[in-house]
Amino acid sequence: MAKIDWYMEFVDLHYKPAKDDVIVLFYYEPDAGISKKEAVGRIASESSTGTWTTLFRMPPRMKKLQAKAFWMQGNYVKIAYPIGLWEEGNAAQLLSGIAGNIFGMKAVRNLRLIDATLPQAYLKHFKGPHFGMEGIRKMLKIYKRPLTGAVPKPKIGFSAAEHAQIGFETWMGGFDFVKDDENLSSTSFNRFEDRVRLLAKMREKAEKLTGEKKGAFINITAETEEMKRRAKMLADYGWDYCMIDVVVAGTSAVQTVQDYCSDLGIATHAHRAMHASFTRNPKHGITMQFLAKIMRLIGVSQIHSGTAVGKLVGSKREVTSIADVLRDRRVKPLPGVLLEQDWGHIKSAFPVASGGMHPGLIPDVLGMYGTDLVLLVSGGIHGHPKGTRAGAKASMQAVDAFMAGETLAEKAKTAPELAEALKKWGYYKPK
Ligand code: CAP
Ligand code: MG
Repeated sequence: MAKIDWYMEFVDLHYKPAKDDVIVLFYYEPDAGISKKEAVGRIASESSTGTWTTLFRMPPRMKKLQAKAFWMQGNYVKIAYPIGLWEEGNAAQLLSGIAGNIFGMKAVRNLRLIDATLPQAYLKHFKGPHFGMEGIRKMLKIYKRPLTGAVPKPKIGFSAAEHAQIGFETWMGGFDFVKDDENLSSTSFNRFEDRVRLLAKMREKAEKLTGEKKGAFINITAETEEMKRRAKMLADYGWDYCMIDVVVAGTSAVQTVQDYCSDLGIATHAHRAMHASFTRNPKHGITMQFLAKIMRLIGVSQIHSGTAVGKLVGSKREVTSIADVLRDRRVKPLPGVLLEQDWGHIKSAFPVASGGMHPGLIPDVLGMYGTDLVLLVSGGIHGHPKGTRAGAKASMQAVDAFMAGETLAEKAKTAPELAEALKKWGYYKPK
């Protein structure tokens, strides 16, 4: 009788990957009655050239395009994909393969894409970030400390004028950026155009009063052509950045808008809302470090990466691996977490720590990340007993203390805003 399936042809434990293969590390659990080899053969097959059964005729090219599971250890497998499978410069197509149908196969109970090594032959078709961390620092003339920002809170509900006024207070307290929240775009009570205009007025005022450069991450998330229109408006009003909710907008839309923003000379702040729907389960889905890799590849200037101590999930190990993927030129492998990656010509991107932050947690976060990051403290400035401006001051004092090697308690003796923040929140870790 003819063989029904050909999955074993996708497993070759003697295979030595070629220099330009894309290598992917997966965690997997076979379904009952399926051996590990059968499971990984199916993963390699369905994510490359496979179908569920043997065929009668195939052009010889097919053989060369087959992925190969070449390394198995415990519940981990590495699969090598020939470069010819992948379209030049099309990140969405890569995801349709290595992060596509395979998550729904009956043969695997759980499957998690942990990381991928992208060879130079793949990277060379992408531009990556337009500025890199260095370029952003040069643009802002802030060379050592973390960049700081805050979202007006509550998240949504302020009019454009109210929003701009809170932004002004945030800037006056010493912060660099005012950020929109992920679900604020252009609503009846706070139109994008009004916010851009009114914030720009306030920005000029704050820049005059402080002598510092002030910016904003204003959310352009919408249909792709509309995002481009909004990005253009931001550039026209002298803003250096736009913000996009990159997961909900989708890889290709982000890539299109990203290229357009690079042409306009503006940077992009990537919010990751919805990522936890596929990054949170440790056995299934896609890791945040891999999402961060795709976003650096397509060129965002910075992306949310967690705090470990704040209100949202994310362990210290996860947070630091995301930071490595975004910042390092050569990422070192970490078993079960990261594969090695040489980024070649692709510039770096800033990680962004946000979510449940307040001054008392700033040393923890800076201790974990170092100072090359964007630090967002939102509820934790507006909830300061003396208001937003004092809250931003308290956070900047906490940053200064960390950079001077002082404890917050010491610093608070000469920093009344910080003292007051510590009285309210102490070192509380929110949930
Ligand atoms: C933070 C935040 C961010 C989250 C996103 C919020 O506000 O604006 O969206 O940080 O999470 O709405 O929760 P608070 P992450 O500072 O008031 O908590 O950065 O982990 O993707
Ligand atoms: Mg938010």
